[in-house]
Amino acid sequence: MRKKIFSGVQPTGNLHLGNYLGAIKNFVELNNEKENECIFCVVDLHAITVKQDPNKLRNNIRETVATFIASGIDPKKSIIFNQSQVKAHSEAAWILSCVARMGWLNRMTQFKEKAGKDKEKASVGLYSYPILMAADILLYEATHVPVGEDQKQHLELCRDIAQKFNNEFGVKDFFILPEPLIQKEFSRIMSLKDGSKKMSKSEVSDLSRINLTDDKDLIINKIKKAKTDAFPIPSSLEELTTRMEAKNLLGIYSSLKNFGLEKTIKQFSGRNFSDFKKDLSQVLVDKIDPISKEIKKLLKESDFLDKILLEGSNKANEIASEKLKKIHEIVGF
Ligand code: AQP
Repeated sequence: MRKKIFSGVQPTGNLHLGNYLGAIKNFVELNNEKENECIFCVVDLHAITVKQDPNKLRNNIRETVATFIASGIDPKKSIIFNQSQVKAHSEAAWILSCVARMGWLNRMTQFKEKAGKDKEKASVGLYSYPILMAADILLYEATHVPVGEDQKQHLELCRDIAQKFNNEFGVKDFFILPEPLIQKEFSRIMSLKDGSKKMSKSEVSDLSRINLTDDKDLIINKIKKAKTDAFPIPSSLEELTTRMEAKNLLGIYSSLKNFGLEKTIKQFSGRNFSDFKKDLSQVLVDKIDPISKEIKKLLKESDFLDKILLEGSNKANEIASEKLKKIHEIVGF
């Protein structure tokens, strides 16, 4: 089946292994399937829901594009652009915010996690973030959205908003209800320091994540320091239930090798983590080091990256402004 793919990544720096295994790896596979139409967006409007340094943001936008390309996305096959350059996103988000209900947004767990204890001080943008995400997806009539598991709830909200708009205005099937594409296993990669927290760009400790720009020595060092426990690798999945850090490392290995977790357990059962970590480092270095080198090379070619963004935003603009025109007609503008 021909799929229309849309997904986004925030240019908030330090793209990491979680972003790669949870989302970008999937983007590359979808980009390589000939029949798919793919749009990958650097979601800079989402990034400013928390404070950003303008100069760093500009660099991070380019770095995100460089990461897409270094990971294997072909800009000739897929549209790559940054969200702020296509005005329809902000306008559609406003219109959809008049359709979405407060009760729906109040249930979003990501807002609760990101706003923390002091949610009165969080930006309004952080709260309404999922509505902008719905606008991103619906403007392009995406049928499938590859995301990490943490974005599943936002995608369900996008479907609710689309359905309510279609029903309220009597325009059956105007907005297509997108399907999430979430990896079956290890859709959430956890911090190397705390197996109960997801690996994240904004985590203060750099030792908590493998960045896609890390070099060989850094990767080996971070895996050496990754938290585990005193027990050897078990012989069954059940024995990992309460060993979150151990499970995460075995999961990362499995995901990079495209194995199921059971196969990895079988391979390493009875061995110590210090031993397993050597194999894990090797697999990580084989995968990440070439990407890291390519990102650094591409970052020296800022004109090339800017050209990709410009061409991408021109193409995206054509699609999105056409859909927005129809939205205007439907709502009565
Ligand atoms: N730890 C993770 N495991 C699996 N997938 C993940 N993703 C993010 N972290 C993990 C997926 O990566 C895509 C891009 O994410 P994003 O940058 O747009 O936003 P995020 O989910 O907020 O990522 P971070 O790293 O946690 O960023 P900060 O710290 O800036 O908030 C998404 O598909 C996401 O699911």
